[in-house]
Amino acid sequence: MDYSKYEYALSMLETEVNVLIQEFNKTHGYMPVEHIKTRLKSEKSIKDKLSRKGLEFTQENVMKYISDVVGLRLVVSFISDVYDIVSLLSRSVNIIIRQKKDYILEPKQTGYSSYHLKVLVPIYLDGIVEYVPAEIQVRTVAMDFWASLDHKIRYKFPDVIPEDVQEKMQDYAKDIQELDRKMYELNKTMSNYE
Ligand code: 0O2
Repeated sequence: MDYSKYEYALSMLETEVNVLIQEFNKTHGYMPVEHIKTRLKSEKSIKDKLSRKGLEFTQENVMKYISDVVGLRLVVSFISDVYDIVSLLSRSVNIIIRQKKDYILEPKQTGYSSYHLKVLVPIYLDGIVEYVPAEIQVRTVAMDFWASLDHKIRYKFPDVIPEDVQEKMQDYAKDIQELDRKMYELNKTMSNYE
């Protein structure tokens, strides 16, 4: 598979996001982002996703139906930072937002919680603009911790996840929600002391 457009789009997206965050930091004197992770979806993972959708692996189908070949994840400290970052990204003229999914307000049945933005990144090739799809995920450190264990579980049990493991993960997702709320409250209280 030819990744060149996706590589270009990822580098444009990464640069834009970094600039936006630096500007946010300058304006607010506060850095909400703990870390940023980027990835290009592997060919195997693209093929699996297309086959789950009943589609053949062609360059056209990838462009049309796989919106997360380019992925960027922003891990932030507090739940309020998630929404600050989403509104920061929404104001960018270099990122076109197609869809927003708030899995924090409405977590997935698994317990998965995160804010997703499906976007288009303009790239310029020989004076022609092309729009490459990308997915941005914004989540707190606690949500990221949960999702990374969940990812390992899914890898270990590709067919069926044992019920007790599923139940535990659903419970821990609630614990994490509660912890995120407490940390947010504590941080607010701390700012009263400054
Ligand atoms: P990977 O390995 O992260 O690339 P679509 O992308 O629109 O075709 P869908 O289901 O509408 O499909 O997208 P969704 O659920 O908004 O986002 C899919 C991505 O969110 C996944 O990508 C994961 O990164 C993440 N995700 C969604 N649900 C879960 C979950 O229960 N646990 C974990 N750990 N991550 C989740 P991929 O392609 O599945 O995988």
